[in-house]
Amino acid sequence: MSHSEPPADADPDRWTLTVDGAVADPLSVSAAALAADDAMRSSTACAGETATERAWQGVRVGTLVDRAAPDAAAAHALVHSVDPEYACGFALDRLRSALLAVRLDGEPIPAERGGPVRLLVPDADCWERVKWVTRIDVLTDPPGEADTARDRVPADG
Ligand SMILES: Nc1nc2c(c(=O)[nH]1)N[C@H]1C(S)=C(S)[C@@H](COP(=O)(O)O)O[C@H]1N2
Ligand SMILES: [Mo]
Repeated sequence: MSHSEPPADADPDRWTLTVDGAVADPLSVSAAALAADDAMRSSTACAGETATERAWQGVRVGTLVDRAAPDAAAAHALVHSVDPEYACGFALDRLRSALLAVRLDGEPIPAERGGPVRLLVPDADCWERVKWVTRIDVLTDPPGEADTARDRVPADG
């Protein structure tokens, strides 16, 4: 469950990533324009699967969020996917160290693996590695459980 089908159009030239919410300067960038100068090794295994670490490259969320000038009170964020049923909430400090990946093992990320933009989070639970990221909504208050994917993912992930 909660292993969604990839979107029909995952072309990075037509994919927009937005940072808005509790920020002074909301921004939208093309996935094709995202830098790939940071890296993280991570598995995307679900609970019970064998974890295989792969090399992901992209931009740190903190780098992008800082460009949007978050409000002083900003402390949380909801990461949205093109998959409308899917969003995941994070403490902003933790999300800052996550990677918005645009490359997997040196190649564009295949759509079934979450391309063109996927979130990789250190020490993540499986559902936190959001595929097909479209929007980071910066928040002052924690998102409600109903706003996150967590309660839609069964115990076995
Ligand atoms: N947008 C979106 N991201 C998602 C999911 C989803 O259903 N939709 N499933 C999550 C879960 S539960 C898992 S285990 C991983 C699976 O990633 P993989 O197919 O690359 O192994 O994606 C996560 N990211
Ligand atoms: Mo999962």
